[in-house]
Amino acid sequence: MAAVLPSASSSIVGVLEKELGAAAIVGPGHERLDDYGRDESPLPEFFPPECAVLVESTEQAAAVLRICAERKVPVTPRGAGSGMCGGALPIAGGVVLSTERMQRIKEIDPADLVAVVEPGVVTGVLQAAVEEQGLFYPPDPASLEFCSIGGNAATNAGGPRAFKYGVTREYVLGLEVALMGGEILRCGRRTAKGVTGYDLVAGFVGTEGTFGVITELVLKLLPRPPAAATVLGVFADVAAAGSAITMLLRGGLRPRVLELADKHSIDHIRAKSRYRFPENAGAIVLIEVDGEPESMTMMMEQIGMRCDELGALDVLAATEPAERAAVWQARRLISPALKEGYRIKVNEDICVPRGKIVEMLARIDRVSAETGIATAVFGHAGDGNLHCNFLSNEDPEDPAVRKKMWAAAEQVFIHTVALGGTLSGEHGVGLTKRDYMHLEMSEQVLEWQRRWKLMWDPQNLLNPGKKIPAARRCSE
Ligand code: 2HG
Ligand code: ZN
Repeated sequence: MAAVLPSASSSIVGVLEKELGAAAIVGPGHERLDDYGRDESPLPEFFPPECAVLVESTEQAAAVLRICAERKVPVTPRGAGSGMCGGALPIAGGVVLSTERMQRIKEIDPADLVAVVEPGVVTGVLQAAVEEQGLFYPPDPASLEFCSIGGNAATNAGGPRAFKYGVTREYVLGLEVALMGGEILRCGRRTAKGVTGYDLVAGFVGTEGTFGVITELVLKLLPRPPAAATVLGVFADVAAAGSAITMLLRGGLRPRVLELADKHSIDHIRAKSRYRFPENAGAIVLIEVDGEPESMTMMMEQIGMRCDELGALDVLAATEPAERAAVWQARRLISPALKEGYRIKVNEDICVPRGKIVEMLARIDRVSAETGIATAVFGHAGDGNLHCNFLSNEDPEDPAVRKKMWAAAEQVFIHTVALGGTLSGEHGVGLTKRDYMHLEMSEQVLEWQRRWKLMWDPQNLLNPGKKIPAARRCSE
């Protein structure tokens, strides 16, 4: 892949300001510029861009990409900056193209069951808007109160409800994308089905802003499930909870959520959580069902009985909206609370085949014991998607400490791949997993991905250095 040139970018801020107006530019000396050099990834480094451009329309996004291509200036697209893998970090400098101001919900159509939105719409805001009309947008990343739909599509975000409803890709029917060079491409459809031509939409979703900048999305909606209820199975330890999940998966029950949280995760949020977890909880299995109101009690009873049979110490039901909201506040608190509580939080989102969940949990325990690094494990276990967090209060700036933390993560990656799993089930590759991809993918597969990237961005200027590793030199 071609190296990114430092380039003739010295005048880029002035050119962009002239084209888009000063109000669109966060330039040198601006108090907010540093914010665009960080995201939610566990990296101590800070990557300041030359400027950030806060576009308000597709045309403005295309103009930025035209100007930067002409001047060979790298561009890093950015949604809400909630990504956990460094995907939005401008590691090559240049320009950050932020879609945070593109927040219009253009259409919610109950007849077609679609919404047409700009990329900066906050996911939770869209969910509330469609729910008011009796509709449902299922993907629910834990950051839904501040992450945006464009970023969700760029990373193909998941969330707890992916267990029943699938991930973001399944809800993106059509896209408008601004390409490097300034071309605007509209692809996809607004129909429930469609197989005409190659599926460019599926190709763009999950590319982490390396192919183009999403400027509009046509999203599939569902009718809103009339009722939902939440059940917590309390187990003695994470191994017992993991086996219960495996057995629940085999049993044919189809809840919309099947999540796990280990003791460390639960204990860490007790003080801040509105929900009171039982003192004896060594691990929790969080199960949520949805459907007709009259079926709720029966489904909860079935789940409760199964959990009892599978060795639960206790089974707790949350049916009232306030109680369910408290459970979810607690669940969504795990990640930010761990981040606040530890100086280093290296969080992974590995995904293993469902039959290997118990074995993977045991291997994570082993890595923690061997390295002496504390872990907290939680997440979307029903999908085999485990958030394995390595935690430390040592100095995050100390290279030896960082090396140790990432070596532990690498061990987990190796075990994951050995069990037939993948390095990332939902957060993406960005920068943090890029150099581990060879553990999972052959050089041939990586090379086809590099070719694909260069087809959309021949100068390698759009989010360079992300998503796939550069080609290895012969001597390596
Ligand atoms: C979640 O499911 C997020 O809460 C964050 O994906 C996971 O911090 C993490 O490890
Ligand atoms: Zn998650």
